[in-house]
Amino acid sequence: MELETCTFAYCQRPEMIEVETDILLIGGGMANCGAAYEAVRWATPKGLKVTMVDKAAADRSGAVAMGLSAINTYLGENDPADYVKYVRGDLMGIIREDLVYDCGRHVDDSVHLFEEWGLPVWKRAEDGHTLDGAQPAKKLTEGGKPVRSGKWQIMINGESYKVIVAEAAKKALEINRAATGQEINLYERVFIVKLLLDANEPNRVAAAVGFSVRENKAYMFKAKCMLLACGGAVNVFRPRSVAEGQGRAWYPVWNAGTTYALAAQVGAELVLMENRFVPARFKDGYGPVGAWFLFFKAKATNSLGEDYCVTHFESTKALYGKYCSDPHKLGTAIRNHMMMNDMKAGKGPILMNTHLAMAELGKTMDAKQIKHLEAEAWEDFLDMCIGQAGVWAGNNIEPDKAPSEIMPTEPYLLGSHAGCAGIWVSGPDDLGAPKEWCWGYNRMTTVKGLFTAGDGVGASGHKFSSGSHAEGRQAAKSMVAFCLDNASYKPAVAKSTEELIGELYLPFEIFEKYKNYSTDTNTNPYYIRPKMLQARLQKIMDEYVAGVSTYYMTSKTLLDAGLKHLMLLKEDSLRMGAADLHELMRCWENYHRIWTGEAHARHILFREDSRYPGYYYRGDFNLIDDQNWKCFTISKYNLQTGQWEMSKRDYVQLIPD
Ligand code: SFD
Ligand code: AMP
Repeated sequence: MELETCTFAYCQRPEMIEVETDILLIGGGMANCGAAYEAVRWATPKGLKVTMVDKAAADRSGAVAMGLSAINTYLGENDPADYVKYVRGDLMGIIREDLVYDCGRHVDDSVHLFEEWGLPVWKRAEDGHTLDGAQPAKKLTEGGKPVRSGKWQIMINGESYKVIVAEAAKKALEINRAATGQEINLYERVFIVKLLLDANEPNRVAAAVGFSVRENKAYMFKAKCMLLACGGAVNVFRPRSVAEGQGRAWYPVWNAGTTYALAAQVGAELVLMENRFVPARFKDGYGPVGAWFLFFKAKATNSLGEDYCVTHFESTKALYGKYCSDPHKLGTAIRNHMMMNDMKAGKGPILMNTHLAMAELGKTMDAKQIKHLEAEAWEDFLDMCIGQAGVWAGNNIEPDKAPSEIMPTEPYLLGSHAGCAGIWVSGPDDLGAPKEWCWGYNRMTTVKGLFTAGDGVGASGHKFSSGSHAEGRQAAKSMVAFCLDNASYKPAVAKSTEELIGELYLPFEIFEKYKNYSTDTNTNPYYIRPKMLQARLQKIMDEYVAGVSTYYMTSKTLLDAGLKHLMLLKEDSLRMGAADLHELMRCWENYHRIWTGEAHARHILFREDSRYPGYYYRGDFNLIDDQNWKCFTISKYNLQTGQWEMSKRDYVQLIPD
């Protein structure tokens, strides 16, 4: 079929708005809110412009949209070196210890800011009781003791967490806007589709282009440097939920792998993209389990009442025991592995015994304290996963009286939670890391001027919300330095505006041109609408790239077949059709998902061991092979040849055991 181009013969041409800035923040999530706050402090006195662009509204965009009930990384009395050991153990021995240490030594400052900005943090009273955020207590910086759910996690009243963090970012942007004479420097509901390299200098980023999801406007942002932090990738795999339930997932459905796709497309190196996160979650509602396990001390058992973390402990430890961050506990992936053993043996459903945990805690409490405990337990979900309450109501479950099912979910690609897929970046230069880990500005990718943070940075998981904010701040400081060192740089773009808006709007043109060729606009020989495209992608990823339908199992033969299907899908994506602006966004989101899924499949194919049992398995290499594979896997899309180049890079241990 002939290649289509958009000449605006069938759809309306958008207005193209050009914005010139120094620092461009792509995404308005935790990392970029941190970046905005920090960049503005240093950039404004130097007259540098800071601009943020978010596909949604920063107040409720990204993973923290609904709120959270815990901050999962707060070091407090702990040593950053111990944090590195914990993360290393949980991520099966291969992390960038420089980046993780750097996060550990800075993260608390972000948490202290959150509290100063109004985030209620639970405190431990003198007598050991819990004071939730509504009760007066000393701040963390005044010596207040947080309520720890685990060694690294603290409890918050976090339903407005994102609003609070975004408010500080927006205030900072406002200060910069006024000082540098910009008309607007926060663009909300603008979806970034692609990055452009500089016309005169290879491997240097110059601009980002996108479109408004509400108005007929396209945008080109030219910048000296940019922080690409559009979160992780959700809905790349066929989810467990079906039909309208597909809108419910654990991680945010609106983060579509833009971070990884855009970086790969301009030739940035990716690292450990085979890694993924398969969280154990309350079935159907996706309610997180951490607070239940760690704070309420609940136990999960199979249908025979056996605790799979006890019955499978010795045999699993014999296989993977090297990777225990704690001698008595196996890491996140391995806990999944033990659960799946029972599920495969037909011993499901797996039950989280919420009722037993509450009864146990209630033994030493009076009626009033029990009511408080219940409020704490329900708050855990109302803060960050309201849908779970809907599932309970719909299924007549009272969690203080009956257990709830838990389940391993579909895979998610991310770099900030209990996973470490992402982009290879330069790290701090004061921690004794090898030269090739710190060749440039902290958190800059291998493309000049392109930085990342949060879910974008690979090989350094367990940052969570607080660490992502702190990492955005670190990146922002380096970006200010980068701008000052590159003061005379003027971004130059090779493509014409006409060509660029034609590319962005092509799915519109195709739809309008062909929509009358069939009686059902969903079924047409000339285009594929985003819903269909997504279903095809999810089916391929699920069946060939270790999704839920194969119990997370794949192999070389399956991956080869899957990649063949993916390449056909990529070809067909040139004929995406969009009926309106919302669908136009859906089209490009799915395009980003295809790129991310491809990187994931290529990395799994390259790594010939099963490094992350419980997240995925290769049937043909079903063991951890430290001799050959205790290393970083790196991919780079070669822009000249259109081929992915795969390589290994040495892992180096910086913090002794
Ligand atoms: O319970 C474009 N997270 C948890 N962190 C914690 O500290 N405690 C918890 O309790 C956590 N848990 C949890 C968490 C997340 C979710 C969804 C649930 C539960 C249900 C993790 C953190 O939220 C996560 O680590 C950080 O938010 C990551 O930060 P960042 O900045 O990397 O991603 P983001 O916040 O999602 O922001 C992404 C932004 O990009 C925008 N965007 N903008 C323009 N153009 C495009 N093409 C774009 N694509 C995306 C988004 O709108 C957003 O602004 S628990 O499970 O452990
Ligand atoms: P989750 O709610 O599953 O995202 O977990 C929140 C935090 O608690 C993360 O830091 C997890 O690694 C940790 N966590 C969850 N469950 C357990 C467990 N059973 N043992 C130890 N840590 C856990």
